[in-house]
Parts: sequence; structure tokens; C-alpha cells
Amino acid sequence: MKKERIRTLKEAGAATKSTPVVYWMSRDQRISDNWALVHAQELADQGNRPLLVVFTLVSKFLGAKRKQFDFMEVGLAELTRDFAKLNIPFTVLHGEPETTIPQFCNKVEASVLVMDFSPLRINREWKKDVVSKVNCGVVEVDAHNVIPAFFVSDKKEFAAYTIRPKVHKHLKDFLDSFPEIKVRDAKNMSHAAASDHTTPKNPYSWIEPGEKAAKKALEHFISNKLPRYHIDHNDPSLDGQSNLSPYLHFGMISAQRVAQDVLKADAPHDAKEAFIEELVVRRELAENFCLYEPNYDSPLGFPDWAKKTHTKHADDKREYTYDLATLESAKTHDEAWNAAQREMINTGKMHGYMRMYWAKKILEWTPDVETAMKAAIYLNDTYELDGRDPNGYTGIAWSLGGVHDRAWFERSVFGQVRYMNEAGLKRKFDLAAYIKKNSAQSLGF
Ligand code: FAD
Ligand code: FO1
Repeated sequence: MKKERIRTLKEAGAATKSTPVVYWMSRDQRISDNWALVHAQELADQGNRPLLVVFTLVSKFLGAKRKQFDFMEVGLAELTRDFAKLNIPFTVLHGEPETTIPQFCNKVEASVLVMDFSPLRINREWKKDVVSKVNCGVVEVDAHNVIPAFFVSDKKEFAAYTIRPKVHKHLKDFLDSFPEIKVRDAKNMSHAAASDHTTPKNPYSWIEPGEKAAKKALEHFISNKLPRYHIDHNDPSLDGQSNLSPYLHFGMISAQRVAQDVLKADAPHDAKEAFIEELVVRRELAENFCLYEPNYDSPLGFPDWAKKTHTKHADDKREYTYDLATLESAKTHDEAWNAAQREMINTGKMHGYMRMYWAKKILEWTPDVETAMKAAIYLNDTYELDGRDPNGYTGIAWSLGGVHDRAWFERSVFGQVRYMNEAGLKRKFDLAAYIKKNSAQSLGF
């Protein structure tokens, strides 16, 4: 596999007797098309070592509620069954990684620890602690991005137009085929640790968790929606998006697999290009922002022009101001915004186009941009099934602080941050239909 996907975080000591290779799975919760697992398999085969996979279930994760945990844990139960068929012990531990992972690795005398990649602060903090406490070598593999985030660019990119050429320069090269994960010798199971894991029920009616369901969702998208994606995907009154974000967020499907299958599909060039722009350029831009901007979830991460414009307009009169409870219960004066908030609470997935409008209105209706950012992140991470993700922090920073966007003509409250209003929505799509689809009555609010 491509060495550009791998980073050494801690040199391994002298190779001792054939002690296990451990893959600590976190972001990429799947067996197929998972470069971190492929690399762990390579290391185990090279050293004729057992291969163990471990996941540690934390009690809190960036505002995730029971619903999102349940969705994820149904996926973990499927993984447990599928790993057993491969004679690969998959242990689900309970507790904080900085405790559970070093304990596990030191107990099994791991020869090397493989980790997958996330640019988020919480994951980096976990890793720093784990690397300092384990007695073995540590490598990190970016199994989440088509082109590894730490390879596609070594700095914070200014906008989509600056990262796009770098993505397209490497894209073909990084659509390399995935080696199979092989069935291992039965004695590999002797290292299995008991993990008491009751499987919760899937709380979402419209989406099934897990790797198999994710593959089906991709096939469904390609055969039913891809051909019109460029026409429909920005119309919230239609169901024109892929609905893959929950699977991509939890790593139940590989973005590279999605890209490969979409590019191979029989669909118009414009449709494929529009989709790859979102899945690869926009998504890698979000990863890049969170990787290189420490303040990715605060106005401190905005570009200078936006910081200046917010300071200049800080005292502008707000025509409406709402507190978090009013926003959360979708009780503003704006029916379009309320419908979007209800869609997010009811389904766990607000339409992508409405997310821009939704976030921008929070800026317009709160006393200052710090309050707006906190409210948008809180709501997004509490209710979105695909929340707690670099795409979310970057999407909110784009909406409120012009990150990756340019300055627009100046107006009150927004300053030069791009403005959106209901008239603009009405010009773009059938807003009445969207509001009806997400009306309080139909959703039982
Ligand atoms: P599709 O249109 O089918 O796109 C396919 C994939 O491309 C998505 O799953 C996603 O991985 C990627 N993608 C699409 N649009 C974007 C984008 N603007 N930026 C980065 N990647 C993109 N996305 C999340 O995954 N989690 C979030 O919490 C999230 N919060 C957002 C908040 C705001 C304020 C904004 C403006 C955008 C947010 N997005 C978020 C990005 C985007 O809205 C979602 O990725 C998309 O709606 C997911 O639905 P889909 O998979 O059906 O999209
Ligand atoms: N990662 C873990 O390693 N353990 C968890 O218990 C865990 C819970 C969780 C809940 C909601 C959610 O959206 C993500 C969660 N993740 C968990 C993190 C996820 O696997 C990724 O590491 C992050 O999304 C970083 O991108």
C-alpha cells in the first residue's frame, strides 16, 4: 500500500518474539476498504504475528446523544460478527482511550500499534496520551480520506480553488485497489478478550447502520440518484443527495470506495464531477481546515477580513434575537428555518443546502458571533447523525465566518460575510414544499 498513507508516531523497539499487531479502530469502523486494517494485516503477516483489533467505547463524545451512539454500536455488533468469521479478535473496551488502549497493548505485549486518522482535537489528544504510554511502536494511517490529509497539503488551504488542483493532481494515483482482509489461522482467536457488549436497537427509521447497509446505500445512490445529482442535490424539496454522510462520518464506508464506484458508474460526466467535488475536494478541504487550524470551532479561526467585519458590526441592532432554547425548539418567526431545525431533530440529517441558511440565520439572531458559533455547533453536534465531524465545524465556520469564502458587499450584522435570505431560497427551489414536508404537524412537534 502507498507509504504516503502512513505516518510513524513512535519508533518500534527491537522486534521481540512474535507478539501481536494491534489496530486501534476509531474513525474507520469497517473491515473492507480500510487502509489502517490493511497495514496492520501486512505487519502481522511480515512478522508472522497475531492480528488484534480493539475499539474503545467512551461515555461522552462531543455532544453525541444516545441515538448516535446506538447507531454506531449496531455497526460495531456487525463488525464483531464479521471479524469472528475472519478469525480476527475484535475487542470492544469501555472507557477513555488514554487508559484502555495502553492497558490493552501492554497486556498483550503489542509489537506495534496501528491507529486510523482524525484531525479533530479530541482524537489528537487521545493519541498523544496513548503514544506516551504504550511500550511499542505506533503508526497512524489515514484510512478516511482518498488522498491522505497530511500528504495532500502541508498547510492551511485558503479555499476550494487552492486545494482542488492538489486533489486532482493525486486523485487517480490514490484510487488504488484495496487488498483483501484474509481469514487468519484459528489460533489467532486464542488472543480474543471477552467483551460484554449488548447491541442496542437502531433508533433511526430511514437509515440502517453498518458496513453492509452502507454498501447498499451507495449502490442505491448510484443507480437511482447519481445521474441527476448535479441538478437535484442542492434542492431541499427533493431527495437528491446521497445520504452517505452518516456512513462516511462513522467510517462504515470508505470515501475512496465511493469515489471509485461513482467514477466507474454509467452517469453523466457533470453529475460525477459535481459529486466528486463535494466528496473529495470539499471534504478534504474540511479535513485540511481542522488539521491546520487549531481554532476550527471558534471565531478565532476566521480569516482576518471576517474577524474585522464582525468587530465592526458587533453592535449592529439585531431585528430578532433568540436564545438557544427557542432555536432548539424551532420556535422562531421564520418558517423555513423552523422546518430545517425540525428536519434535523426528526431525521438526524438536515438537507445540505438548508444547513448554510440555518447557520447564517443563527448569526443574524444572536447577540454576537461567539454565541452564534456555540449555538450552531451545539445544535449540529447534538442532533445531526453526521455531526461531530470536520465537515460540520468547517461548514459552520464557512457560514458564520467566511472560511474558504470571499468577502461580499457589506450589510448590517453580517458585515462582508455572505448573506442568505428567504427570498433567495424561494428563487432557488420550492420552499413551500420543503416547509410542508417538515411541518410541525407532519412531524408531530
Ligand atoms: P451529498 O451531497 O450526497 O455529498 C456526499 C458527501 O460529500 C457528503 O457525505 C460529505 O462527506 C461530502 N460533502 C458534501 N457537501 C460537503 C460540504 N459542504 N463540505 C464538506 N463535505 C461535503 N457534513 C457532515 O458530514 N457533518 C456535519 O456535521 C455537517 N455540518 C454542516 C453544517 C453546515 C452549517 C454546513 C453548511 C455544512 C455541513 N456539512 C456537514 C456538509 C454537508 O452539508 C453534508 O456533508 C451533506 O449535506 C451530507 O449529506 P449527503 O451525504 O447526503 O451529501
Ligand atoms: N470513537 C471512538 O473511538 N469511540 C467512541 O466511543 C466513539 C463514539 C462516537 C460517538 C459519536 C460520534 O459521532 C463519533 C464517535 N466516535 C467514537 C468518534 C469517531 O469514530 C471518529 O473518531 C470521530 O468522529 C472523529 O472524526
